[in-house]
Amino acid sequence: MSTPHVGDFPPLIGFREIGRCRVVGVVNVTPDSFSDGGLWFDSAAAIEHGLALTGSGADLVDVGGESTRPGAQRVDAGEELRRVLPVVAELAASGSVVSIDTMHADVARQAVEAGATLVNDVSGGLADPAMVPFIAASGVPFVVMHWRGASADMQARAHYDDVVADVRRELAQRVAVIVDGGVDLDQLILDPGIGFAKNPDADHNWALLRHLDALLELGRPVLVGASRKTFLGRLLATGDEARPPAQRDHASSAITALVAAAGAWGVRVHDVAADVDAVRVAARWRAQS
Ligand code: PMM
Repeated sequence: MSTPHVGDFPPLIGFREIGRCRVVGVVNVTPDSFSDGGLWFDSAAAIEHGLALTGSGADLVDVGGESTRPGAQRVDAGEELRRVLPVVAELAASGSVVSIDTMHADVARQAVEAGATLVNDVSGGLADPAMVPFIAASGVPFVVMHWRGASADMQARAHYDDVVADVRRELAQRVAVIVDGGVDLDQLILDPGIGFAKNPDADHNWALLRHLDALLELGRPVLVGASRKTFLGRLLATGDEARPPAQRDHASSAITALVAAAGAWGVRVHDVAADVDAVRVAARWRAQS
């Protein structure tokens, strides 16, 4: 099967085709995310940041209240709701298209009631058995990320025979279970889970990005979240010292251009303005014969 081209992304409920990769801006309402921990922990600051990302051209803003960095501990649904709900409600009311980044079905439900359009669950419904029934009943689009267990010890599960084939197979199995649970296939977006149970010193992340076509062949839109992640810090290291997260944006935009040119449906990024330009370059690139 050949790689899909602009205009032939598979159908996704609730989203019209715009002929290019979508830019999803990250709003972490957390004290401890690896990339921007604490910067937007206050609701007002998070709202202002989300509005600024929309103003910079983000097609969606992804609001999350639980850090999933390697080693992170879980946050309970009550605390997560306290963090994200005012931010989701205000951004949606202001006209931003909001996605909710959560593993809790109750947080997803209340965020959708408050105006979120899409649910982004890094566990693909594995962390909370109530998630798939909620997604089936609500009909909202749902991001299914490749996940091998909670962030606290996920890096111990970064073992693959063939990372591309293994991730593709595990995602396909997950899709089958989710559809069996009553979710429409047209609701699903797939995500290789860059940095999640992937070893930044092995080829795992690079191989998945380089072979995005293997995931696209599953026939669903693909979202990529590579922005500022550790494997880029290692690539750009000076000696043994990894480049800090906030100085990985140029490399992140380079990844955006490459995966958008390869046919990604969306990129989840921090530096929205640069990535909006990158996806426009990629769309023009793909349109060229
Ligand atoms: N990465 C993070 C959080 N949520 N969601 C999806 N779908 N894909 C990702 O790769 C992803 C995610 C962690 O990154 P952050 O700390 O910058 O939010």
